[in-house]
Amino acid sequence: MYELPKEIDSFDEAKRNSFIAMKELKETGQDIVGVFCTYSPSELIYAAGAIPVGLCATSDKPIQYAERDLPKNLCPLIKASYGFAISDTCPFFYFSDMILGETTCDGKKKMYELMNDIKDTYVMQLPQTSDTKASFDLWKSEIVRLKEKFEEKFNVEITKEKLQESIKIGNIERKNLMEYFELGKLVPPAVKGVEMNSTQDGFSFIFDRKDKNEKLIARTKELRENWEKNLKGTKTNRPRILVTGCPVNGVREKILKTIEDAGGDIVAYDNCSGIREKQEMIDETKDPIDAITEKYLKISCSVMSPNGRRLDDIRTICEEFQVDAVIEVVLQACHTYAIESTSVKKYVNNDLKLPYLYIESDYSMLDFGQVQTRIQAFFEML
Ligand code: BJ8
Repeated sequence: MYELPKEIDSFDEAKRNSFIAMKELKETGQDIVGVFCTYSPSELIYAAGAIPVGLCATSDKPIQYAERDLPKNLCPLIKASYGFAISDTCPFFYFSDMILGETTCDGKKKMYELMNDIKDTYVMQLPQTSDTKASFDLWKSEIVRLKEKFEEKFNVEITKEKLQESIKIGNIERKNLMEYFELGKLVPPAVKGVEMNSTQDGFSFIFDRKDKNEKLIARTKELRENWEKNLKGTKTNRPRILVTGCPVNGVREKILKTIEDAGGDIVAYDNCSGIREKQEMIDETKDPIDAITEKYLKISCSVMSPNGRRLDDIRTICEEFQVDAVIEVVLQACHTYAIESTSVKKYVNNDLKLPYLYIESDYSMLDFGQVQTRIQAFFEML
């Protein structure tokens, strides 16, 4: 029998419900794989008969525990992930049979070494560049190694057919999410940016795939109908904002809500809390291992070097979503995004001829006033 931690009340209702759903799943013998990153190939997890769950990493509270082992000047996402694990306050971590990590940034990969002392943490070696044959071969061998790990751990055979089926369902899910995100293309946008962010966050915590897809399709339909009826043709002078950079679920209240309260409409996210991984489907005509390898290697995270694909993505999004300005959100001590922001700013200002704002922050509310002032000043300038 599984217990739920006492801290469960400190999570919002949707998360509490998903903890209970996961407890019930565990009691039927369901295998669970905890993940932290978009590079985790969920198709392999489903093909192994397991369920992937995004682990808690977006709160300031567990950071005090993490700082006993980790340096203070480390990214809040890494500290929160480890803090939840070590303080045993994330039920998803507790229910996971194993953790899947990747060698993305230095902080994350070194943190996984410590996490492995708490729970079986398997780390995939991610290449640092995405366009060479050598990186494809390395990543493919890592996908095969992960397949073997799952086969041994969960005592299953991952067949080609299971992978093909898993790819097919994953693509349907991506398509549904893209249709929802594309509501941001409408003028004025049919959905608020804060809602987009919390919907995607919540989507990963519903484990019944059929149910969650039906809910998403229904919400997309409802928002589109509301737009047709009440918003279509209305004029607005709210600037259309693209948020780019680090994942932003941990700064939703502090930054995303402030952008919208200050008069902007977030119409798209170029980050892992948005369409970055959803835009491109997995090729269903290829060998499934090759197709999965190719797909995940194309994710334009700043851990890749060089990472020109990200600039191309930003251009496409700015054009398709009619973006007026770009706001880059970087989590404190995230060196890859912080350094890459220099190229992003240049590209946005000089090539796209759009205004750009850089915000570096953490999960605490200490700099809330400062963030608010900078966003308001940016909009006044617009
Ligand atoms: S694919 S964005 S989820 S690595 S913010 S922990 S990079 S120091 S989160 Fe990320 Fe995967 Fe990339 Fe997406 Fe490190 Fe930076 Fe922290 Fe980061």
